[in-house]
Amino acid sequence: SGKPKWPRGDEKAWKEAMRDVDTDTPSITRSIVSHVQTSLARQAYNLDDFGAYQAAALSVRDNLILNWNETQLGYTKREPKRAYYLSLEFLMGRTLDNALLNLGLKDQYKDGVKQLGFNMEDVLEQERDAALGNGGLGRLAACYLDSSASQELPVWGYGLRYRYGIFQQLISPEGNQLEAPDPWLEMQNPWEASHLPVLQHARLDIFLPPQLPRLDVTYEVRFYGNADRLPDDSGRALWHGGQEVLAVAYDVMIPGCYTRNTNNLRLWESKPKRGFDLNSFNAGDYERAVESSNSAAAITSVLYPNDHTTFGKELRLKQQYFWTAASLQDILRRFKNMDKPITDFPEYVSIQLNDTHPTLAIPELMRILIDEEELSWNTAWHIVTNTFFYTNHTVLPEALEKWPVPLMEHLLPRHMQIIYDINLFFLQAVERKYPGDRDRLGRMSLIEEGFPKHVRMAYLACIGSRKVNGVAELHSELVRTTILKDFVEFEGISKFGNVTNGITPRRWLDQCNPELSALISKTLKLEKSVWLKDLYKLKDLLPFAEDPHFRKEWAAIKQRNKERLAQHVKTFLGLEVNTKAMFDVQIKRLHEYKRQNLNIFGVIHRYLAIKKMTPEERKKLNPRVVFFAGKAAPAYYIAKLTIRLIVNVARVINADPDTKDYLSLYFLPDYSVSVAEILIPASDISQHISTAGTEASGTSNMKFCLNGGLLVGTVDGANIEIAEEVGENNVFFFGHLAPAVEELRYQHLYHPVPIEEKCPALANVLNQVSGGLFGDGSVYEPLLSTIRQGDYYLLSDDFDSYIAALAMVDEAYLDNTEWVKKSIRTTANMGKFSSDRAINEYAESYWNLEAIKVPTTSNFLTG
Ligand code: T68
Repeated sequence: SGKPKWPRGDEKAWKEAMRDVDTDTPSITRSIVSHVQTSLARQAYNLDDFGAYQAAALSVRDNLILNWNETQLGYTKREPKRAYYLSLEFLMGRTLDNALLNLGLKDQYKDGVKQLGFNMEDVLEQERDAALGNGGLGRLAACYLDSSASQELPVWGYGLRYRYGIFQQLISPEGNQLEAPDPWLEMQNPWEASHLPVLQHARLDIFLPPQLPRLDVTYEVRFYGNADRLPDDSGRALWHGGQEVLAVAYDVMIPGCYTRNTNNLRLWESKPKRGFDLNSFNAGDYERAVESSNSAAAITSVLYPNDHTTFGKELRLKQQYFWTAASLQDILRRFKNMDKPITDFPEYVSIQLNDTHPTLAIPELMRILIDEEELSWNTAWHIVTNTFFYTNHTVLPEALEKWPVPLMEHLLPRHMQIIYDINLFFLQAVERKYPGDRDRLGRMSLIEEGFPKHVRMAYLACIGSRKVNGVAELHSELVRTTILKDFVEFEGISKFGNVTNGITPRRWLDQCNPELSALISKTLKLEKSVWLKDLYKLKDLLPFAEDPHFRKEWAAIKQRNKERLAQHVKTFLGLEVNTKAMFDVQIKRLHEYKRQNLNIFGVIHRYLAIKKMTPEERKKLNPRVVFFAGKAAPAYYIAKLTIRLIVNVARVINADPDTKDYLSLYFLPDYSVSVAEILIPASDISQHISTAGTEASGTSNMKFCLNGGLLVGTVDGANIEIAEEVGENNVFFFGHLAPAVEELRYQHLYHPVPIEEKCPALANVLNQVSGGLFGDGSVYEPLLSTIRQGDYYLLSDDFDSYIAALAMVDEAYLDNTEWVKKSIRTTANMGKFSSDRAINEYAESYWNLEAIKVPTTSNFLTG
């Protein structure tokens, strides 16, 4: 009788055998070699760079697993409040270098692999990006995980383990974007680990770096079927029938920087609840036999590559429900292990909704609390509305998610009932406050009338959450005054806040720009472990802007980063880049609102101007190299046409002997986190030129400025706050302001002025494109007519001031001393934009979450 003895066997034997991983170079070398010999079954004579990478990654993973276990044990024991970040996208990029930095083991591993005959940079290059995201929203989630762990906050991420991440972008000889699948799991990935013996489930992807398949953590998720309300007045219903699929957990370890805390990112993979259907199989109907198991596995097969559009596709809705249902079951199980009353749920759990994609978590938690926990509607609603927090990332109307009611009724019949009930009670309350205001009821209803009707997910997220926030001051204000205006009036302004985005300085300064990081540490006389976790310390660089020796070092690093980028272009495109020129960069998803068109038309304008100059005039010019990179959604025709135009303009102007020394242009294919890490440190100037009021925040603007690049941009998103921090004299602003946009659009519609009159310079550029200067002009007609007719994104209104801003950039660049001072001052004033600051704002003002430090040394037998 009594409790089973633990540990089993000889406690002393356990204790002696259990040690932290040793982190001196000889131990590291031993650990790498041991993974070569056993995990990889290879030897010294047949080990290539990729093998060395895998062995090093496995060895690092051993470290992470111990820290991760220690952290989870520590959290469980302390029973703290926890927060969960639900995001359909995590754009993690590579892992090994980040893990080494955060563990403080970069030098040891560098020495270790060197002794074995490998170069760390080449080894790091072997890793494939984990690209489970589209753009800013997914990368923000990745930065927030890094900061949560670094700030020792008990935060877990929940997402999907797509078998295919964002597509690989190829560019055809004509300049068309082609898409190829991104089978990121096909190479063995050491960042995934298992407690189960490898052979037990012989899969190739078992080695994904710090991912652990947790075949022991699975949940069932139901789709379709029927929801029958119970005949009593409990409000409960029975949801039955339909399709049941399994969610299997894969855990990705998220190490904090210079702390033992290692958090978790749990990604769900779908799989059939049962294997294939044996009856059909025996009857010889093989297709039927595998049909339902295929459809289960399909749920997590691919990331949807659309940003900023809603698609209404059943599989996407299935992804959203599968992921929220599995995550909530997991969260509830963890909560229940603490034996607290269910009404305490919000005291122990906060859930951040990264955009509306996880909004089904709101009716799903209602369903669980009412149908399974048997709580009353009001008790359940009280719990729900104190648990969730909703972050909005866009005010573009076409990006606001809406799901057709018939689709929801079919796929999630019980949830549709609950949404109708939420709507009924909500509209009753609105009616009480504004009796007889039918317009208002129509505007605020969760259901948009029409054929079919649609569910407005942003409204559901809003009324089901404790707080709603935008991602930069201007954006949050637009959320309050446009898309959620009625809700602010009804619920009060205090529910609607702002958390300006941030970026992790670990990846976006130390890792991508090691020389600059070293110079900063040397100059501030601080270990990087200090200033990387307190980015406001950069302020102390300000006086050094006056020091000519420091400026020289600063400029030399920028120059070497430009040469590194040039080398990359040479290797991958076979092209020579003029590294003496100013590097001008625009890298982001292709979208009309981001106005890559404005940039390429500006390039053409400059080209035409240089063509007209005499050789003497040209010699006085500031040579410029323009870089573009970014993917277009595969079905976004105008965005793809923009890529085609950029590529063909590049082809013409890079070959023009009159101009090529003064202006050249590159489109780098297959933009990714890793490509950004090369481009950003090399930029002198970067472009963030969205129509005012359309870019919620932007985060690459922060990355460029942190690396001493200056910014040319509109008065939009986080550009505004960057200018507030670094000083308006250090940024190049242009264009109309957000409040003018509505009126300008009205003018376009009702009092159109031909573009020839309104903006002759732009009209000339468009005519040159039509006229065939860059190949068959008719190809570009659909793109050109978006500007000639309607011009929704106001290129013709902003073009002249854009060109003027670029001229000011040229002039400023010619004064090298002053430019370098601006560059230093910019970096020095970027402290606010650390994602540590941002995540602490969420933790303090929203989640009421406290840090839990995991002790540096501990022992799970005694601890
Ligand atoms: C971006 N949004 C904002 N969305 O555009 C950007 N959308 O201003 C902001 O800085 C960033 O979020 C972080 O807050 C996106 O990236 C998407 O990628 C997306 C994906 C699917 C559906 C809708």
